[in-house]
Amino acid sequence: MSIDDELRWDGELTVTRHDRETDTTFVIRIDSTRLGPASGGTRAAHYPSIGHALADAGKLAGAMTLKMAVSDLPMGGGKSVIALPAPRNRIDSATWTRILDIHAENIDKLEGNYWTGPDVNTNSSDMDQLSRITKYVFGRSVDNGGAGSSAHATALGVFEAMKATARRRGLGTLDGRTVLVQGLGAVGGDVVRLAAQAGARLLVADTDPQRLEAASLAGHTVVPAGEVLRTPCDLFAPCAMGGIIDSAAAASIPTLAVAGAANNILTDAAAGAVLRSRGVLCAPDFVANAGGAFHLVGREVLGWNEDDVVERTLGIGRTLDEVYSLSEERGITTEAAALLLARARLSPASATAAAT
Ligand code: HCI
Repeated sequence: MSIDDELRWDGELTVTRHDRETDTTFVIRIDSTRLGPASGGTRAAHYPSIGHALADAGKLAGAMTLKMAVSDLPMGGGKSVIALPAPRNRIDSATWTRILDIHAENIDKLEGNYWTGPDVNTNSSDMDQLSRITKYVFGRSVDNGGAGSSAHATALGVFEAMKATARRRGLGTLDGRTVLVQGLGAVGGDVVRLAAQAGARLLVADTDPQRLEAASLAGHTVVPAGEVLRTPCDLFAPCAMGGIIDSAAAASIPTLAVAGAANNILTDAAAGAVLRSRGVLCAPDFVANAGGAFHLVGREVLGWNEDDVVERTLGIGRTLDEVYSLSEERGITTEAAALLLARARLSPASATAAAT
């Protein structure tokens, strides 16, 4: 993860800034503006190095480009990473406000080529704070004129993806199936509720004891965080951080299907190939988790109402069916099939062909 390596990146732009007072490093990466202004959330975390922060921003920005393209939204892909001097829960509120203000200044200098939104460790009230300095912000609170949290739309889309994936894998409906959800945040918690309503037996994992207690009281079975990749289930739904299935995990994970909300679930293409060789059907994350983008871009750019957001989000199941059919026809991984669909929309040649 050297900075030299991470800067050999074929996206459109990398912007960085360091604030000595808070010892915080800011990164904005624009992967592509081919289909519209780059957009993607702001993630705040304590990274081992600036190289790691650049790498994370680049991978996440690339995923946003693919998500927008495959979802037919008129936006490009970008992402911001705020590399904090300590974990988010150890940053006091005055420091956090200063950090957000500097981030907002950076975004504003890009003059609308990049629009941000909430991501890991940022929420609607943080978007409100950014919007005091820059207008290029999605997901402000409803009281402040924004579309509010996108968590429910994301969860609804992930639930559609889980159902479509279970069906295609020959599991039928989720009724009576064992579903393991990793991460009980705003999205994962909602996914658990939806899957339980559909009759699934829920196994849940998180690092927060309070969330686990609530899930346990709701009748779900707690799995220790370290056991997630060794716990048998019909469908595994990663709804926490990305990068959790590498080739070794793919070779042994005791599940039949994977569909979750996390971005970049697979560490690389090889992990997808290993899953495929074992008959584990994996929903490409940039297809499955697009509900949040439908909510934010739909409500704030395209003038959609809540029903429009729901209708488009329910379409995620149909998009996945297309991905799965293409993967079967071509004998390629589901990730490669989804990339083909996204790239067809991104390539200037296909755009010209469609226009003539
Ligand atoms: C995501 O899908 O990762 C977050 C959704 C989003 C969409 C557009 C701008 C910011 C965040």
